[in-house]
Amino acid sequence: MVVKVYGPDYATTKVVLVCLIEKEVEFETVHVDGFKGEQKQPEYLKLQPFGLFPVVQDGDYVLYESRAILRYFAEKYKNQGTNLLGKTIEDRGLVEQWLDVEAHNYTPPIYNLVKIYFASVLDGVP
Ligand SMILES: N[C@@H](CCC(=O)N[C@@H](CS)C(=O)NCC(=O)O)C(=O)O
Repeated sequence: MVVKVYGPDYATTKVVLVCLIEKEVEFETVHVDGFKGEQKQPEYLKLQPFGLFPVVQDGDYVLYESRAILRYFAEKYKNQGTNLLGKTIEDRGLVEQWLDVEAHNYTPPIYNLVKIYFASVLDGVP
């Protein structure tokens, strides 16, 4: 069954798409319009109770949180496509280290900047 990826074609959804391409996993996207607030609608909240994207559906299995999704597909398709986890426990330690750096040191400040930018664009302020 083809994996479904819920989200817009920007932001964190892209990270999941890159992972699926690298792992050579067939997928289809289900567009969720963040600007219309579709991620806060009751149907979507059944998939992702925090109203955020991305979400993936792999058969009956539903998963959200982008890094959890990356780990899931990297493990599930360990022997298919690009090796994303390394060959040794030391490699894996470095993968986990950089996933944490990205989660805690990179994304929070970047996300704040993006929110400020979009708020000013939506308010019509250049
Ligand atoms: N920790 C979550 C963060 C998800 C997240 O913040 N997604 C943003 C886009 S990058 C979102 O859904 N924004 C819409 C909103 O805040 O309503 C993950 O990595 O999946």
